[in-house]
Amino acid sequence: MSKAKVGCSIKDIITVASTKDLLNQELAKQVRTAYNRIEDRGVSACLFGSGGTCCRICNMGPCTVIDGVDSMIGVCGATASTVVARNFARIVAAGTAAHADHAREMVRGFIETAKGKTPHDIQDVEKLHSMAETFGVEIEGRDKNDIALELGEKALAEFGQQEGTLSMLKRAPEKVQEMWKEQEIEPRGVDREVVEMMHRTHMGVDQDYKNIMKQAARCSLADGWGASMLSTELTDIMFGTPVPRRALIDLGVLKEDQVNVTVHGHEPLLAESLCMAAEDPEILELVKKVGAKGINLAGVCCTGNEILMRRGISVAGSFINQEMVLATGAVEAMVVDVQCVMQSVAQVVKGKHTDIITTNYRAKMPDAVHMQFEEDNPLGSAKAILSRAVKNYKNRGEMYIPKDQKFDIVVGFSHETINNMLGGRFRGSYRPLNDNIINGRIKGVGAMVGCEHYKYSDDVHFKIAVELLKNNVLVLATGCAAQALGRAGLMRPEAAAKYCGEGLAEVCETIGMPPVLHVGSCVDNSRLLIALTAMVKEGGLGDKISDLPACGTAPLWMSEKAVAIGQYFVSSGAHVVFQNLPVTGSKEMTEYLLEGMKDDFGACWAVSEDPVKIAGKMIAAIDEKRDLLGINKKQDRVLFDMEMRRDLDAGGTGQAVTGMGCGHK
Ligand code: NFS
Repeated sequence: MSKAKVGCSIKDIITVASTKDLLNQELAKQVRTAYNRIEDRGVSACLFGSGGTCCRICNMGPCTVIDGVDSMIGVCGATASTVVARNFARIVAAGTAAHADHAREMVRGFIETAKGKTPHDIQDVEKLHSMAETFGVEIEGRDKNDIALELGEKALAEFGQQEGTLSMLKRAPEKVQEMWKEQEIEPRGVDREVVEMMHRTHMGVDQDYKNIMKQAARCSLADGWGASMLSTELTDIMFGTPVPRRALIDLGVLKEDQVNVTVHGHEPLLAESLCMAAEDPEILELVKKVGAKGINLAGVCCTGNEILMRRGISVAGSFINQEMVLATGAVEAMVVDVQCVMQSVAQVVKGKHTDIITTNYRAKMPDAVHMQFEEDNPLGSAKAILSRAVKNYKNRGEMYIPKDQKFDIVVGFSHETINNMLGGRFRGSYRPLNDNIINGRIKGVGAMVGCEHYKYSDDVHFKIAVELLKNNVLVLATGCAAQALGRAGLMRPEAAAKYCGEGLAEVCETIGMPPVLHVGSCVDNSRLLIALTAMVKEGGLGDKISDLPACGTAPLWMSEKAVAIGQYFVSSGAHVVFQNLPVTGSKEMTEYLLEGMKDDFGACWAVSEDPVKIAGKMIAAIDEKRDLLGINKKQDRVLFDMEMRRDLDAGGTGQAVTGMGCGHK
C-alpha cells in the first residue's frame, strides 16, 4: 500500500481523477493544500505520540514513557499501560463529546419543531411512535407535535441524567443488554460519561488500564446507542427517513453557470434550512439579478451525506476534497458548521471571490465570515447566508471544474430501506438477508465507515471493498468512506456483476441494489447498530451481535469520532479493523485491545495497514462466526422449478430474494 513518507511525492497517494486533473491546472497550482503540506513535512511523526506514550496530563512532564524501561516511566510513576489507556480513553471521550453535542443540537431543533417554531415538520410519524415507545411517551389519542415535544424533552434530559440508564439501550438485543449489565458499563447519562472519562484520566485518578478502558466502553456506548442513535432517529422523524434515490458525486457536480454553494460540516438543521431557502422566491429573484442560471447546493463531508440521503443533493467532495472543491474557483460560498472543517479552507480562498461562512458560535476561524445560524429563525439565517453567496457570483474569476468527473450513485439505505427492500414493500423483514447468509449466498456483512486522510493512497476503501465483494460480503458504508466508494463506482447496481462473487451478485441483481449500500453520515453508524440488532432479532444467526457474521473497518480513520465509533462497535460485540491505533507503546494495552476485549465483549479490535490484509481479517472474522454458527458448510445449489417459484412468489415479494431462480438446500 502506498504510504506517504516524510517529504513523499503526492503522486504516491492521489488516485482520485478529479483531484489529479485539478492539481494539474495552473489555477490550483497557486493554492497550497494538504498535499503540499504532506510533501513539505520536514520531520517524521513522533514515536511517543504515535504509540500513545507521550503523557501531557500534568505539568511535571511532558513524560515520554518506554514500556518495560524502569527509568522511563512518568515522573508520577505512571506506566506505559496507564499512559496509553488514558490517552486512548480521552480520544474516545472527545469523539463522544462531538457526537453528543451534535445530537443535543438535533434534539433542541426537534423540540423547536414540535413547538412549531421552525419551518420543519414531524414527517415520519411511524418512527415518532416507535421512539415514543422507547422513551415511555403515551401516544394514544395525542397530536404528533404533542408526542414529539414530550419525547424531545425526555431525550434532552438524558444528556444530563445522573442515575439510571439511557432509554435507547433497550433497543439492543437482550443478550447484549445483559452483557453490558454484567460488565457494569451501561451509560447513565450522555454528558456524565464524558465528564467521568475526563476525570478518571486526570492526573492521579484511575491508574488501572482495564478500569480506564471499562469507562471508555461506557462512554462510547453513550455515543453510539445514546447520542448518535438518538440524533439519527429524531433527524429522520423531522426530515424524513431516507429512501433510495439516485444522485451524483465528485467535483463535476459544480456548475459553471450557477451560484455554487457548498455545505460542509455535520448539522442537518443548517443544511435542511439552506435547501429550503434555495427555493425561496426572494433568493431566486436575486439569482436572476446576478445573471446566474440557478443556485446549486452541493454537499461536502457528512453534512453532504445528510442531504444526499434525504434529498438526493449532489456531493462535491468528501473530507480529503474540501480544499479541492474551493480550488476550482467556482464556489461562491462554503457554508460550514462543526467538525472536520480544515482551517486551511480559509487560506485556500484567499484572493478568490469565495466566502467561507462559519455559522456556529462554537466553530469560528480567522479569515472566515461569521453569520450565526439562529435556531429561532432558521429560514431567515439561511436566506441571509444564501443572499451573501449569490452576490459573490458576479465577482467570480478564473475557474476550472473537472466537468467529466461526476459519478452516479444510488443512496438512501436506511435500516427501513434495507428492511423493505429485502423483505418486500408490504412486510419489511430481515428474513431474506438472514436466509441468504445462512444459505451462503452472502457470506456476511462488512461495514466500511469513517474518514479519509493523506497518509495513505486514497484508493484504500476501494481496494478493501473489492476484496469483500469478491468474497460475497455485502458492504454497508457511511461517512467519508461511503463517499470514497461512491466515487469509485461501487454504489451503482451495475457494480454487482463486475465486482461481486456469484452469490452476492445474484442477490444484488435480483433486488436491483448496489453491492455497497450508502447508510448515511457518521452519526448514522447507529443505523448499522440497528441493522445488526434486526439481524439478531430475526433469528437464525445467534442471539448477540457478537454471534453475527459481520465485521467493520475504518481504514483511513482521522477523527477522534472514528475511535469512539470503533469502541462502541467493539463494546457492542462487533469486531473492528483499523489501519493503526495509538496504543503500540504499551504491550498490555495492545494485547487487551487486540485480544482481551473479546473476553469482555465478545469482540475486539484488529489492525493492519494493508487494504487486502484488512479485508482478509474481516473475512476471517466473518468465517469464524459462520463456523461457530455451523453455517459454513458448502451447500449444493439447486435449480428451482416453476412450481417452486410459484410457491415462493405466493409468499410475497420478499421471498423473491431467497427464491430467485436457483437456491440452496
Ligand atoms: Ni465521520 Fe463526518 Fe468524514 Fe470522518 Fe469527518 S466528515 S462524521 S469524522 S472525515 S467520516
